[in-house]
Amino acid sequence: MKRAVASLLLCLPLWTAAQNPIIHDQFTADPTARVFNGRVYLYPSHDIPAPEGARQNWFCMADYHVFSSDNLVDWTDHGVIVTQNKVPWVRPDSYSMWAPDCVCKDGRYYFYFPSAPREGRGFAVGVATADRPEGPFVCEEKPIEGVTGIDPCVLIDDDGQSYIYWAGGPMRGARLKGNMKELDGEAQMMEGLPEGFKEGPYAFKREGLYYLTFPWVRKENGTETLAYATSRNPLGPWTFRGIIMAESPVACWTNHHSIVEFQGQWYLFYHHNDYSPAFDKLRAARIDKLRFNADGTIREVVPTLRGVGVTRATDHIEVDRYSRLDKGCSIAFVDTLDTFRGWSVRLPKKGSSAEYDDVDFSMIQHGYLVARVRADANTGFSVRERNAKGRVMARVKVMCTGEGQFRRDYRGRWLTVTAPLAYVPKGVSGVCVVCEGEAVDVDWIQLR
Ligand code: FUB
Repeated sequence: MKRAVASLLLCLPLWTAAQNPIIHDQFTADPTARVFNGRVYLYPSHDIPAPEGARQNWFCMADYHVFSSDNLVDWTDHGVIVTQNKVPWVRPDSYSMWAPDCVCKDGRYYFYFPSAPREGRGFAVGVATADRPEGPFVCEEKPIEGVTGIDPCVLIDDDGQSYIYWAGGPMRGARLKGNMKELDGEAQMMEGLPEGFKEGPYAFKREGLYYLTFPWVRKENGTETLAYATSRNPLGPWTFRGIIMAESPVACWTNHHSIVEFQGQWYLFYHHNDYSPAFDKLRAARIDKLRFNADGTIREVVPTLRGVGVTRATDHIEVDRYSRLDKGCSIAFVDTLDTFRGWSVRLPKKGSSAEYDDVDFSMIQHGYLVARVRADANTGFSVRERNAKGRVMARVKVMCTGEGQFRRDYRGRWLTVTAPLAYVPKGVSGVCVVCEGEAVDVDWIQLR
């Protein structure tokens, strides 16, 4: 029996997330997403706080994990696939495992990653190969000759010809040989791109048009936008088309992204320093939908906290990752010493509300609601369908003080409270939490 339970646990996703950021237990930067065999595989770099001996106040990465999902909501962490001190050509303890990519050619998976080489300065780019997207990956002895730089990206064209692009200095590209491990000819500068710092090339092809997308600093002393150019040829020259995402409102210096189509919808994977507001080299991967205009241009993506995917009502609905928030409401870390515990939303006064879209109510069985909340005075909130005027699903009392024999004092402490469900929407709908009294903080709600 014990063994059966253990193997069941192993089959479950190691982490569930439907909101931004999408991975909740570690930093994940430079998210390259690829669709293999009907699943999305996410190959981010793995920011860590710099240990003693590593360069401080800078990017610090020792290894790569791969994650996968079949619905963009439940992500499985397959663990470490490549680690710095096991790569023959990487300088030990250089903590420079920067933005990677992975592609599949003829049933083999090629993982490209930059790092600091044992010999020489700067960055080189190496390849590791596997039979499966989650590995095990075997690293080549030497980096790719002729590629000095960072942020490799590989495009496999419809005719099977592969191209590699990279940054670190002017953006360059080259044909790859059929073995996917050597350049086939000289590297070329990518012509036609705008002036200003650029890195993180991500190339893809859609309806016969090649897209070269990249983080770009457009303003002096500015942070990175995501921008793009198009061409009828895989190596350009390119025509600059504009911005995919504007600069971070809180000055996270980098952004880095990938763009994939999954089940008929295009998605932008990018990163932001959600879990580390004071230090922007500890980043977290996010996803938002991306849309094309009829002429092939890309509509600007406005980053959201809600992200993508449908949240099961029986999971924690993190209303602080709201779709819409009333003025005056605010978001704060639940525990500033452990930011991976996430956020809560403060509903400051009667009537203030937070909406959260795309919740699946079809699996409710027991007819009650659980919520993690905190208040400084006895209060309450309602949970409604879609918005503050929506049908009431539950009215939740938050009693943090009591009198007489019920005397207690839970003011300012997190409480788990329950309430019966008066109404459950059918299928997928939205929820809204509405303050019905004094201020209340809501960490999450869950329906059972
Ligand atoms: O993650 C390290 C570097 O920061 C990446 O290689 C760049 O694209 C930027 O995101």
